[in-house]
Amino acid sequence: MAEKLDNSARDSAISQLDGWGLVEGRDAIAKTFVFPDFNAAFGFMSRVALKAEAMDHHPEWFNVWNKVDVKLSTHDAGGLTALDMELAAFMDRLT
Ligand code: H2B
Repeated sequence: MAEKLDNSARDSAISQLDGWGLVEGRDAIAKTFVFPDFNAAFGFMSRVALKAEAMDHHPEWFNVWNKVDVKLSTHDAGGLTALDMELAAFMDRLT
């Protein structure tokens, strides 16, 4: 199972991402992605869904039209792991 990142590993991993921040009150990261329209937002979600299945690591997310609010955390580990950072970096590369 993926190991929880300690605070310094977590902070250094977040600093290498684009626009992700810690969620208050839990060991998770969040980012809001904004697209030109629903088609682009849903295309992004579809590509992420395929990656998430391949990783067996899934986002918490909420979509309204052109916006996708994403939270990442590793439920099995009770906090952030390298899997969250890998999925976040994948999402950044798509945009
Ligand atoms: N996604 C996330 N974000 N955290 C997990 O701990 C997790 C997951 N565990 N996707 C996987 C699925 C697990 O529930 C299955 C049984 O492998």
